[in-house]
Amino acid sequence: MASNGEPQQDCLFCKIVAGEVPATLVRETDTTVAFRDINPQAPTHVLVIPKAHHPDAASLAAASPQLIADVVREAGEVAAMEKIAVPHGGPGTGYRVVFNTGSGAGQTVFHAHAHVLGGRGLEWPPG
Ligand code: D5M
Repeated sequence: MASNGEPQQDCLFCKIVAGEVPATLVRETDTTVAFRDINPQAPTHVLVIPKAHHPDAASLAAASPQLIADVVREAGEVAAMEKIAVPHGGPGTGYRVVFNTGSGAGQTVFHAHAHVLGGRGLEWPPG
């Protein structure tokens, strides 16, 4: 279901967008922010979020195909900056983009975010 993008008062990532909670910013565009995950699961672990509030990736896509495209493009830009966007390299040279969706799948912050993970070998299937 599409969401309206309005900031939510009790949303941690809306507070990061507003500068009310500190974060280690990696990139920023008019529509997105990328910052390092506070609990990194890989040498590169960056979150890319839309500045507008949407609770998960599917509702973001329903509300704005352009905005989810911005998020995915920025995930690629982060990977390139971190030198993990190698198409045919060995372990640790590629990256994974993950949208945990629903608490049962590990989503803890209900403001859409792409995890960009890399810098080490990544198992498949994921845990
Ligand atoms: O991912 C939510 C992610 O958000 C999780 O990996 C921790 C991260 N997190 C939580 N608080 C912060 C702050 N303040 N800065 C940076 N990163 C943070 P999920 O997929 O919802 O589990």
